[in-house]
Parts: sequence; structure tokens; C-alpha cells
Amino acid sequence: MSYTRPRHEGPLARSAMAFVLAGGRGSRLMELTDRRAKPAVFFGGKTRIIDFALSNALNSGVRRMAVATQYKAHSLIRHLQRGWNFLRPERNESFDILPASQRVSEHNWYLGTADAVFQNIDIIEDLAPRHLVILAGDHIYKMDYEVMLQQHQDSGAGVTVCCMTVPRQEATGFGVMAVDATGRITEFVEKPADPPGLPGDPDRSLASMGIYVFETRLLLDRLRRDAADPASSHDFGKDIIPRMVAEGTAQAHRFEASCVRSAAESSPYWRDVGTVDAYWEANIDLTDVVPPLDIFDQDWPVWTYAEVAPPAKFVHDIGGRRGEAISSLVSGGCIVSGAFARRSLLFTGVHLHSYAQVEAAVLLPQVDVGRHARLRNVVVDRGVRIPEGLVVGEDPVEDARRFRRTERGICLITQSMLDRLAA
Ligand code: ADQ
Ligand code: ADP
Repeated sequence: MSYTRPRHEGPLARSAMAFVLAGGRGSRLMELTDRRAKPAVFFGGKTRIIDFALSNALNSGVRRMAVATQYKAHSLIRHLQRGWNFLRPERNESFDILPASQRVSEHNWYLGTADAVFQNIDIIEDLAPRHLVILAGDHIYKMDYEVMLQQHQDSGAGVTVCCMTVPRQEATGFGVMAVDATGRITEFVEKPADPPGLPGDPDRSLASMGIYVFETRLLLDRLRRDAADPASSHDFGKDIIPRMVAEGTAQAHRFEASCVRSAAESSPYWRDVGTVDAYWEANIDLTDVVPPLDIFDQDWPVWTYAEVAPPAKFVHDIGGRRGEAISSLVSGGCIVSGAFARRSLLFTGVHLHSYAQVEAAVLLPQVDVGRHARLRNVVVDRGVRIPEGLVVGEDPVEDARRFRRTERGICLITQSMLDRLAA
């Protein structure tokens, strides 16, 4: 199924509010989330992961947004303040950063995802949006929330849950559901050890994407009741959604119906990028001639905070050796001098020095690759200085000794790993 976006701004989106959950740990990204929350991790050459959900909201017509933060939030908050501060109250717009701050009880940070919304009820009530679109800040996808809001209104459901099919073995990390012929959710199990397959397709399961639409009044009423329940873990996936499914008031929305695709994209795209392998792969995929995710789509731009940087520069070194990049994404402020990059992402301000070679490398902002270094299948954290002559990606044993090497053979390199080696 393909979806053509209506040219007008979504009327339901315009009166809705997006509430983005960005407080989780994302610990499977290892050292990349040592100091920053997963939504703040860089992705795609210029942007950070959370920019995708926020851009979806903005492009759908949503003009009121809030982001709940908790774990290691400084880098995320700084990014939001710099890049997302253009929504203006005088135009009936708003952008609120909501760090867990014990506003409701002096004993509790955000206990679960539902509690993260509950603790900010007063702020939501002041803004009085008609609908709330609850989102996770850590997924890469393009979606028009207006279409989901429209379905929610038409069906009269209490909650609408966005879903897609996934291979059954991978469904253990999701809320898994069954639906009837009308799209009503008849069963919902959060992260089942043995996920149920689809009728007629036992190797696939229907998974919740953690995107929910509620009428605001109904949700706030539910959250108040949930907060008073000592047996609840105050979580959407564990408490709120299963209860509404049991009452028969939850409806499924198919991601395919609202997934935004440019002419270049062959199938609906959604990635969790929750592991180093998935993160590396989703970034490197962008270097394909026809990538599965089109970040060049002018109809659905990915907004971000852009550091002011001069254009990327490619130069011969003094010996006449060419500086080149092929099948790569090269951001502003990069200098490729007598070095060679293939199938790589160079984020803002990366420098490659003479005789360096990088292949299938994700180099986060301000990485400096010294002369004669050779890097293959790597993710290099922001600001790392790769010493002259370092070779990574050719000797698995040596790689695993020095860096975080995944089973698939991808090496994550941080400055503290290099400092340890040098010590
Ligand atoms: P998970 O993603 O595993 O499953 P969770 O860890 O609760 O659920 O995270 C959901 C979102 O909320 C993430 O963006 C996370 O950063 C954020 N978050 C977590 N704890 C938070 C807190 N205390 N305060 C603020 N934000 C917080 C959920 C659903 C599943 C569904 C998957 C889809 O529960 O049913 O299948 O999402 O990815
Ligand atoms: P990002 O790379 O995500 O833009 P920074 O690199 O500036 O953000 O830092 C991420 C977080 O780590 C920030 O909260 C910053 O204050 C913190 N930080 C940076 N360097 C150190 C350090 N050496 N020790 C502890 N915390 C640090």
C-alpha cells in the first residue's frame, strides 16, 4: 500500500499535542549511551535520533510538543533547546522540555512511561489539546500522525495503537497483539517470551510500535486512576494499554497506512537502532545508491539543530595524493585531505588526514583520523582522535582486545578506550 500525503496541514494534528517519551536508558548501545540518552545519539550525518519523531510531529501539523526526559538528559536537553525552540506561544504553539523533577511527589522520579505523562497533567491541561499523541523518542521512521488521528476519531476508540508485523522471533521485545476483522485489539501481551503468530502467518507477529493516540480527557482520567493503583507499574505497555484492550476499546492502526514514503523508498521503514549493529547498519544503509530511508525528501524534511560549519572540503595533500569520498555522506565542516572514504558517514567537522582510509565507518562529529590510519566497520564516538597508523577491522582478536567489538564484527571506538591503550 502506498500513501500520498494530503497537501493541507492536518486539522486534527493542529489541535493535538505530541508527548515524546525520551527518558529510557537504551543501554544496548553500550558506550554511545554512557553519557547521553538514546534519543540524543547522532544519526544520519547531521541529525539526532529524536529529530525523527519531532519532525514527524511538525510535518504532520502538530504545533504543541513536550519531551519527557530522565536518564542522562543533559546532551538531549541542550540539543532540544538549540534546535527546537522555534515554536511560539503567541502562535498557539508550545515546546516543553519536561525533566523528571519530582513535581507530584518528592519521592518519585518518572516511575514508568504513563507516570511520565501523569506527573505533567497540569501542564497538559493548561494547553488543553484535543488529542494526545504519545511517542517514543528513539525510533527512526517517517509517519503522518494526522492519518492515525483521523482513524482514531472515525473509529470512536478509546485508544489507537500503531502497529506493524515483525518476524515472530523478534517480537519478544514488543507488545504483541491480536486484532479482529474490524481492527479492534482483542489480545495484548507485553514482551511475551513466546510471541503468538498471526493467523495464517505463524512466523510473523503484530507488534505495537509504542505510538498511541488518546483523547486528552480520557487519557488524563485513566492516568489519575492508574496513579492511585498501588499494583500498577504505571507503564503504557504493561498497564494502560492491556486494561483498555480488556475493555474492548483499543483499536489498531497499521503503520503502512500513515508511513510517509518518497518515490525512492520501496517499503515502509521503521528502525529501533537499539544495538550497535542495528545502529551501524541503519547509518551505513544511507550510503546505498537507493537507500531504504530517504533523508533527502523535501516533502518530509528531518529538522534538527545544525551547527554552523563551513562547506565540506576535499583537498590534495602536499604530495599530490587526492582526498576523496565515494558512496558516502559528508557533512559540513569536514576536511578530507589526501585520504579516502568509502561507504561511510562523516558527521559535522570530521577530519581525515593524509593516507588515512575509512570504509563502512560511522564517524560522529569532530572525529579526527590521523595519518595512515585504516578503519573498517566502525562507529567512532564524537570528538575521538584516532592516532596515526591505527588499524581497525582487519584483526578480530586484536580489535576485541582494544575496542567494543560486536558479534557481527563492528567496532565501537571511544576516546576512553584509546586513552586506556595509550596508558
Ligand atoms: P519499550 O520501548 O521497551 O516498549 P519503554 O522502555 O517503556 O518500552 O520505552 C518506551 C519509550 O519511553 C522510550 O522512548 C523510552 O526512552 C521512554 N521511557 C522509558 N522510561 C521512561 C521514563 N521513566 N520517563 C520518560 N520516558 C521513558 C514500548 C512498549 C511496547 C512496544 C515498544 C515499541 O511498551 O509495547 O512494542 O515500545 O518499541
Ligand atoms: P553530545 O556528544 O551528545 O553532544 P557531549 O559530548 O557534549 O554531548 O556530552 C554528553 C554528556 O556527557 C554531557 O552531559 C556532558 O556534560 C557529559 N560529558 C562530556 N564529557 C564528559 C566527561 N569527560 N566526563 C563526564 N561527563 C562528560
